[in-house]
Amino acid sequence: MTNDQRTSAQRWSAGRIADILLHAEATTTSRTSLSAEWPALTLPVAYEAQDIALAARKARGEIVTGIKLGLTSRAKQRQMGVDAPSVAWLTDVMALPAGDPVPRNRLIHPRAEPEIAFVMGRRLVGPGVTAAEALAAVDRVVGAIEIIDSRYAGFKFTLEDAVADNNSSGVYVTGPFLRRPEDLDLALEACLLEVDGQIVDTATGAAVQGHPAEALAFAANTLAERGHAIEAGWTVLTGGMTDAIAVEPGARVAAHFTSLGSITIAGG
Ligand code: OOG
Ligand code: MG
Repeated sequence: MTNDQRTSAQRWSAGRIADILLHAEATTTSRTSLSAEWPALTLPVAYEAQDIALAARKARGEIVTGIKLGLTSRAKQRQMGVDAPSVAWLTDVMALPAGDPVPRNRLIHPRAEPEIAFVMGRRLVGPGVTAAEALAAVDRVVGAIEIIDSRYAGFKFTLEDAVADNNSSGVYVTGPFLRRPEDLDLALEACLLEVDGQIVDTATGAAVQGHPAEALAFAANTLAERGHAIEAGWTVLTGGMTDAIAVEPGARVAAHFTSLGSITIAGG
């Protein structure tokens, strides 16, 4: 081992990565990819950093409200150049009341993406959870707009970088209708994404791993590897259905769903 390698091995750790990214979030300053500086950033270390950051969020009083899937659709995977989904944490400070504008003062470069979300009726624990079992644990389905915000300049990151950064968590707003899963065909649930009254993208629920319940099962099974369950009452964002679009100041972003109603958010 050279001196340089030894220094960098001592310098980098999951805890340090969690600190760096929480600081970037708190000060709304972006930085370059961590994996470029530390190639040893593996997926398990990235998830460890995510959990350390969650412990810090809880220590300052935040309450876990659920989880968010990342990069579950081909649109998002292509846009970000990453070919695998991942899971991250949602807390109460990320839940934006309907009607509130995008809180730009808290965000670096917000992007909006429409999502199908679940509200869990029962605890769901992997491994080995199937999509059918996952859906059976869901109480209600709701539309959502997630406002993501990467701590990496230009949203340039690897899967490991994004996982360490809590899957670019920002804020999320949920829609007006809480439907029972058995009353919908979620693969066929369509969404129109509009900016300032113009349709910019469309997708159906099938964009999300073939069915959003597949994403939920993936989340349960992935979380189980670290000893976590998905708890009753939690919200699960199943991942952006379309490309995420930059939210400019003064813009009006709307997601119109077939059965889950419409959500509009002002760019702030
Ligand atoms: C990372 C993942 C974001 C999703 O739904 O794909 C995400 C990113 O694209 O910045 O929440
Ligand atoms: Mg998302």
